[in-house]
Amino acid sequence: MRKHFFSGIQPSGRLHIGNYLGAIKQWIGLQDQYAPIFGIVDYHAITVPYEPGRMPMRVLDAAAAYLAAGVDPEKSILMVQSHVPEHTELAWVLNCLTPMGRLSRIPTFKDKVRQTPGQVSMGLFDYPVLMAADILLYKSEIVPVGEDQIPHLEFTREIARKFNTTFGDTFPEPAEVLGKGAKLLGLDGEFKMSKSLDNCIYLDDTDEELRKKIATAKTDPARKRRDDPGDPDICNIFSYHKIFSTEEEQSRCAEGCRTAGIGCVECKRILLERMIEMIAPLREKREEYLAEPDHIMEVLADGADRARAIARETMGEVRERMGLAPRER
Ligand code: AQP
Repeated sequence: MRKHFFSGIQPSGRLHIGNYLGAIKQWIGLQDQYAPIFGIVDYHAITVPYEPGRMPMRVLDAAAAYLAAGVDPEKSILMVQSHVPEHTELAWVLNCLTPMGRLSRIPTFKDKVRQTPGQVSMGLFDYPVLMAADILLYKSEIVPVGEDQIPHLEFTREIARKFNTTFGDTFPEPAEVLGKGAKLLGLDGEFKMSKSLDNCIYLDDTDEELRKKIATAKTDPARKRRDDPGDPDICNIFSYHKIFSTEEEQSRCAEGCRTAGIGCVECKRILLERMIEMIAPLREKREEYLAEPDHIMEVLADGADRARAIARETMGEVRERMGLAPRER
């Protein structure tokens, strides 16, 4: 039987190529070997201020992006986190095993506090515990994620270990699976590509939007004129080439940059072509799915039922190990 694993994305804004490379692209290749659960993690998205009116569309949009990328509802489960209450139920259990000091040291929490000072909710503080619950509920042994999630995976392993030693062997200790582009920088060339920083190439950007973004994106700051040689190793555009372009194009751009044989305009033109090749078909398919929102809702409802059946089984085991009174009559 194929094993389950869980991986998800927050419906906290338009999905970007960091989400695609860090998570979605890896998911597709794992669907034959595993029976994965791909979540739209809306309970995570409400840990920071958000607009309720936009949430339903964001959920639909994320589902359409998953389907367009190749998530197959026959092989995988596509679901909304808040449709399966066992996620928050297990999070409560794990909360009771989590020292507060451990959570306050998690770097992603410290970053968010810096980004949104004065708006730190208990939910934001507790984010890693809910994420551990998402993963452990399905007894995931692997989790495809971007590099930014490594501290959360470390915490998940710790909490799994603690549960197992306290109440008996129940959860595997999941390993992160990192793909090519696991740490994609934003167009600013400084911070990770992130919805909340709006430094993104979005999966629904039009060709014209892509052209404008690439044309104005930063390159090696020391290369001021066409004839100046540059350093591809510190050029953000070249970091994108390493992901999107062929090996031959990468060597041509790197060599051309170092010798001033190729200008930034030409280097960006090559990159743009490759990016459009990847993004345009995803955008078009996503639009086709969005034209049939009822179909998406059916897929999500079916996904919630199937995920719940697995989640209830795990929670039954958890309750029994913990000595909580049986619920079933
Ligand atoms: N820049 C990135 N490079 C590689 N992978 C990335 N991921 C996110 N940004 C990059 C991966 O996408 C998955 C889902 O991320 P998320 O939406 O749950 O949360 P996030 O990491 O916090 O993404 P954002 O865009 O930065 O969202 P906001 O701004 O709302 O916090 C994860 O596997 C993540 O690693």
